[in-house]
Amino acid sequence: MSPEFILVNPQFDKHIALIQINRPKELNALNRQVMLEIKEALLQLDEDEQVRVVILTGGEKVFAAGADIKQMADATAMSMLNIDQFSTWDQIKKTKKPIIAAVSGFALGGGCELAMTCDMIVASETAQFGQPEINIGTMPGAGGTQRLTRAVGKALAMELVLTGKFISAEEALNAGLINRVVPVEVLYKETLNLARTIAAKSPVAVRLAKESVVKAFETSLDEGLQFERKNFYLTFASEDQKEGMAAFVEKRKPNFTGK
Ligand code: DAK
Repeated sequence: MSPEFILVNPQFDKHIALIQINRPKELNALNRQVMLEIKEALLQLDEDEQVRVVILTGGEKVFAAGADIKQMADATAMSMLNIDQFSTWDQIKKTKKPIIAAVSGFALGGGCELAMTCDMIVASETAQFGQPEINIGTMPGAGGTQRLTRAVGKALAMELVLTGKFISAEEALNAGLINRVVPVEVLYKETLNLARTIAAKSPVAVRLAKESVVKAFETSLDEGLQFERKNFYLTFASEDQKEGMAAFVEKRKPNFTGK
């Protein structure tokens, strides 16, 4: 069945797929269906051998204004526990291929959390980031207190989470939340440039390197170093490592196949 609230293009560019959240009237509010569709799309793109990098966007006007407040308003702790939306959100984190969020306009609450769950964030000058859940009597529930704090530190995270204020793309860049800020007209071009650079590398090495960086947020330094070491050894089991090093020695461009 084709998705209702997202657009998926597995061949947006060579080896690059695009997922676009498409609920513009509701400012791309992330209802359960949107999140399920993103999960399904990511599962399929992860299996697709042609795809090496995924770009996730909401379009030029808005990334996502958060979880759907209208859908959430009557929820109870038990209904949320039973629906277990976290398994859907967790799939984003489990995706093996790198995901780059291309953010323009509002990235608020769950929208900011969704962008932070991706591996990199390219933002347009119109982007605004925030965790305004405090304004509606709740708090971040999909990683906002944890990922934001790790990215920008306690002072700014505490201020955003407790006051609900938004920060601009420029502030987000200075705080270390995002990778770059570009004019809105070139958001896709710049995101694509970044994606193409990564897509030209060995998919095996990219996957193992991504896994290792993600691990740094979840473990002690010692365990992280052990994990990195094993993934490093594993790259030497790939044809791509042989190809990459042979190409260097022969002074030519490598042709990585993901084997
Ligand atoms: N949910 C539902 N509808 C929303 C929405 C949202 N988050 N944000 C905007 N809309 C709807 C508005 O109701 C309005 O609909 P109509 O009245 O036209 O029917 C339409 O989008 C346009 O919005 P506005 O008229 O408000 O537009 P403005 O430009 O005046 O203002 C705004 C834009 C983004 C400042 C404002 O709409 C706003 O403050 N929106 C809410 C932002 C917010 O509070 N976000 C955090 C929501 S809580 C979880 C995972 C994640 C979460 C929770 C659980 N689990 C895994 C269990 C996350 C929670 C959240 O994100």
